[in-house]
Amino acid sequence: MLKVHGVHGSPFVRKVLIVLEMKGIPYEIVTQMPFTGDAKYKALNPLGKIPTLVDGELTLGDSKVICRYLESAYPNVAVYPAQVGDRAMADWYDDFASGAVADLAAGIFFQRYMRPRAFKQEPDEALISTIIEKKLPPLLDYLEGQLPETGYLFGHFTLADLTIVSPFINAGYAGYHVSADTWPKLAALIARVRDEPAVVTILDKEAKALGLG
Ligand SMILES: N[C@@H](CCC(=O)N[C@@H](CS)C(=O)NCC(=O)O)C(=O)O
Repeated sequence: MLKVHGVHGSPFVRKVLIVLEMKGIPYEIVTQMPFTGDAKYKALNPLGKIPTLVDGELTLGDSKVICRYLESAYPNVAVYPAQVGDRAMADWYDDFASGAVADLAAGIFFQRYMRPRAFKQEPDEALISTIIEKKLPPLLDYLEGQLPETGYLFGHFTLADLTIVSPFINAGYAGYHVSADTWPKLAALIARVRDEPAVVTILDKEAKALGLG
């Protein structure tokens, strides 16, 4: 059976689990915490980051690469748009959201949620304020300009919508919510994606794993 090395709660692992859920592919999670420096895991993925996917002979790191592979290998349910240009845009949104946006939004989560629990350190609230007040707004303005008034970026729910929303689920755990007054389309997309059946399923498992009741 296909294996996902990682843990619930990572915005990148979450993307992969939701894609697997949408496609109805059976999988098992091999628990791998991030930031452990685990040498055995580094033999699978020398970057030491989660997730890593193992499908038979194939071992792949990086959520973008993994989701792309799953779409090609298991095309039964499409999680990317059909048009070439739209697929390229979906890749760009994935790169943008899993990169710059996730660094900031999940950075809030890292500071307020992970640091106290995993590292017994206080959150750096000055850094969090800089993220919320200065660094994140221009990126959110860009996303707001890209999003439709209703529905999804490419007609049906795709990885593009999921990848944009995933880091904000983590920021939400740390008490940051995208303002519906300032970024109404993005706030609405986050709510819409959270209501998708595959997302509900994975977020339920995640809530149990993180002890969020
Ligand atoms: N570009 C990677 C990022 C993965 C990533 O940064 N995962 C975090 C956990 S959420 C991690 O493993 N960090 C450990 C580290 O950076 O050493 C992806 O999309 O999969």
